[in-house]
Amino acid sequence: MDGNENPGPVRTSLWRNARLATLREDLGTLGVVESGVVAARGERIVYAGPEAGLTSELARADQIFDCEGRWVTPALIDCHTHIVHGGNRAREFQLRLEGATYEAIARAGGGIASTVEATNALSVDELVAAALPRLDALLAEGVSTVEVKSGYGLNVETELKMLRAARRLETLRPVRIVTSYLAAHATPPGYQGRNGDYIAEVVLPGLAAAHAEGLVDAVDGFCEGIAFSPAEIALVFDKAKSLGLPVKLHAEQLSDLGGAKLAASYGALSADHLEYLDAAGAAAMAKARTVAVLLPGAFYTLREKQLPPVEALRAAGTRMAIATDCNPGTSPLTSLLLTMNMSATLFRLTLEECLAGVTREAARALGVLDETGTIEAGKSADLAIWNIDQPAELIYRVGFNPLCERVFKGERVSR
Ligand code: DI6
Ligand code: FE
Repeated sequence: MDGNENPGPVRTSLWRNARLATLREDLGTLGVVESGVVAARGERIVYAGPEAGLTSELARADQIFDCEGRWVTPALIDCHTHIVHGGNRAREFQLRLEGATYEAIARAGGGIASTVEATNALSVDELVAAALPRLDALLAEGVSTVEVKSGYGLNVETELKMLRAARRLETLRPVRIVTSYLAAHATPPGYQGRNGDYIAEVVLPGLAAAHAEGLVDAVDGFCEGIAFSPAEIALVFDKAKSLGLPVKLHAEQLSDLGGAKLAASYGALSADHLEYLDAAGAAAMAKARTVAVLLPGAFYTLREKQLPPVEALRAAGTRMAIATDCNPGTSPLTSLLLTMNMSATLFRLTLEECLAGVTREAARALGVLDETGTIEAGKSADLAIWNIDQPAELIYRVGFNPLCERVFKGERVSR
């Protein structure tokens, strides 16, 4: 693809000869526009639609790119990750294959505690360096927006360090980072059996401090028998509410504690995992417009048998997104293309659900749908241009990357 560079104060750019999958709902399945064109003024899309509808002014753009009939989608969005963390758990994975149990590994200092220790040992610079290869793997597949959670510090200082590292990523790569404060992820060693004290002494003051530093876009928690009860999560959500911050929740991953219903009652952006969600939970989420974020990487890694209730979610009209859940313990996955394939094969999501799940619905789950997630006028020009003949190729292949080019805020970016 060739562009004639002619930089002005606000450059107009044109991508023409494109087959657009805009993901606009009003345009039908995938929001397809054949013989499409996208025009941007600076970082904003000013026109996206049929070539015939282009004004003569926009047709004389400063730079014009010929997509040569390629498919163009919104840039992808990974709406649930833990990419900022220290160390990895490959050794633990190996031991499990040799027969070690989770309990034995935990007693030997493994499991989430080992990631907490490794994360606490790193500086912000070192956390950034550890996260960059994971971020780059995502970007290489056309991702332009990534959610990043804290939650492996479990003390105020390191929770803040993780979020500072997450914010720093945005200054080092062409990417939009959205942060979530997840101190209510696990109980640290010094607070075993004292979740209430941990919330009062660490989670809530840490949230106030992180928010004061502008580090928090949303507040998350892990509602589970091995983590926090709905009543404990409610304390964290009340604080989030008092600070004007949106909430989301890891819910119904291993059992049904009613976490999704709690999240919905707070108008949560999303409830994530949801293998053990019941129909009433799905309905409560639909009513509250809480997005269901499905995470096939964790389902696969844990060899989970309980499928998320996709039919119930569809019947209730709950929006569905999908994400990598990239984390060192239960989903060491840095590919959204593979996530789409897993969602299709393991969860039987349709092509439309898979693609919407990493674009429009992922943007909705992050509260950034006004900014990105579909190709339409007014939004950021965040595009992925693919070497494919049909959209189904994006979900059908396993471990193949057909990205031709990524565009972020109207700029072509190499990764
Ligand atoms: N759900 C998970 O599967 C991970 N966290 C969460 O909330 C597990 C985190 C880990 O084992 O490191
Ligand atoms: Fe997670």
